[in-house]
Amino acid sequence: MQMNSKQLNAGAVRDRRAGFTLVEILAVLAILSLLMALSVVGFQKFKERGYVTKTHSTMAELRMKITNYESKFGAPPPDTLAALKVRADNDLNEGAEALFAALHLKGFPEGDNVEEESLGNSDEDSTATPYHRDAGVSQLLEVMDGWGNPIAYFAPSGYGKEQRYLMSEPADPNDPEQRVSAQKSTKTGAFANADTFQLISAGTDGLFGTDDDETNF
Ligand SMILES: [Ca+2]
Ligand SMILES: [Ca+2]
Ligand SMILES: [Ca+2]
Repeated sequence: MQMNSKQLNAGAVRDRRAGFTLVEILAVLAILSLLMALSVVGFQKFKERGYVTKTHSTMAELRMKITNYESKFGAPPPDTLAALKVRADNDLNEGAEALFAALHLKGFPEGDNVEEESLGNSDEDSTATPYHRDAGVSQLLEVMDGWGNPIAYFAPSGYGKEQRYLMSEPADPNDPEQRVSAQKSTKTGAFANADTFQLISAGTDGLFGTDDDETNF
């Protein structure tokens, strides 16, 4: 059957409509995938901001508790377990473990406990020394940053001495151990917080000694 020119034109219009619809669908799909990509990036940034905020609030809590410890004992907590007479089987996370132990000592009953949600034990160790004011706690815990990695702690007596940490969320899963030392001021070359203490979080990248580290100085 032969189509007249009117029928041909109607067919062409239908084809063009079908074509436009396909282009429109592709455009909508492209916009949707762009929006999804942007929202994933936005969500990631939002999450990262949350981790930074959590780290700041945990450090503020530690600063307050360390100040209370200092007002009782005359100095900030030591950064070795030996100085607290707490026996340990390894030296991983020792600064962080010494800080936790000091803040929860039997001999410091007026101190209050660090928020439980910030605690972890990346090297899963414990001690036979009954150090904790709450009976039954034998784990050598660490206070964690917002990313779930131990916050390194240095007392002035330990500045210059390297510490080793086992990261729960390492940058390289094949290399979860990180080394860190107390930091010096780039301006003066002297240790930062020379008379008080240093708290150092490895930050977003899970590596100590990079620009994204969060510190109390
Ligand atoms: Ca340990
Ligand atoms: Ca531990
Ligand atoms: Ca870092």
